[in-house]
Amino acid sequence: MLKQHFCSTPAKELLSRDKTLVVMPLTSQCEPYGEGLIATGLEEADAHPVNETWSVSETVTRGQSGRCYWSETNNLICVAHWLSKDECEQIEQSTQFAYEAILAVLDEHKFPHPFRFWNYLPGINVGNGDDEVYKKFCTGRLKAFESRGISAQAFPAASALGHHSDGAVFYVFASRARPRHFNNHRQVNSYDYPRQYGVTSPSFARATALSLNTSHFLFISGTASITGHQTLGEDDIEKQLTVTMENIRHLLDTANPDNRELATFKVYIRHAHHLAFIRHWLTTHYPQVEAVYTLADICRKDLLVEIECFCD
Ligand code: 3EB
Repeated sequence: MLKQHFCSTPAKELLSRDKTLVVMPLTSQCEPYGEGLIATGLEEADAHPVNETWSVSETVTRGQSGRCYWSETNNLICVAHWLSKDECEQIEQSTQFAYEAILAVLDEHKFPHPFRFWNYLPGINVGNGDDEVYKKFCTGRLKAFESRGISAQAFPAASALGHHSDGAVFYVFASRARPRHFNNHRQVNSYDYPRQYGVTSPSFARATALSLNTSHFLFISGTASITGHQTLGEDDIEKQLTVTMENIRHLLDTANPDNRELATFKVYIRHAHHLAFIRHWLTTHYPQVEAVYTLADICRKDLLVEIECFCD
């Protein structure tokens, strides 16, 4: 069993429940707060106190190895690594070292298959052209994957967003069972993006399916208004939302071996003034899907919204 929820129950209370794997408070801090808590620097779009929680049916063990904080069961591990404000000044190298440290912990704990990464960093759109923070992050991430022998076919689902705080965090879910990674035929594979998007292409799958015992899950990466490799609907939130949901629908139809259904949306919104429109649109079209709305910078300057999904 693996479940994701968004609720206002205090983080301490959520953590005290024995089936809680990790809690991600939506707060402006982005730093370690202790085992089981992952503060990301991302804020809820209405400044409501919301905690993201992942719960399991197995016993949870937690610990710290060097700068990595981990929570694990017998079939799943979550590992988080933060960067300080100063380390973010050297984002390429700091990303590489943090990723290498995370991947080493996965090996030590015998969870060789990362299946879902989240990356939250400050000033993601700062810098021009190849000097943009997101692009340097991509280079550091790819160097780490390469140094640990992880090739494009094994790149997991991911999200990479900017927050407005100091410090960065990378966290991953990994398994003993082998996940299945999928691309989206409507989009160029992330690792095949042409040169105009950076020296190094991003390294992620569009969706990753995982089976644990008899349960099946689908993790859909942060998804935006991109077809081929191009952004569609510049300055048009309705168009971007429509294309984003078409991309997600396509993944549900073609990258979903166990026919999972949408359970949750984590919605990243660049401009607070789009919140009401996006929330209304999604609750109208997907009333059964639990959603959280966060303010975040998206890794391409022309993207206004990005949505990730958990399906069970
Ligand atoms: C895109 O499709 C939009 O670099 O890990 C989405 C999900 C995006 C993950 C990442 C980037 C990442 O290219 C951006």
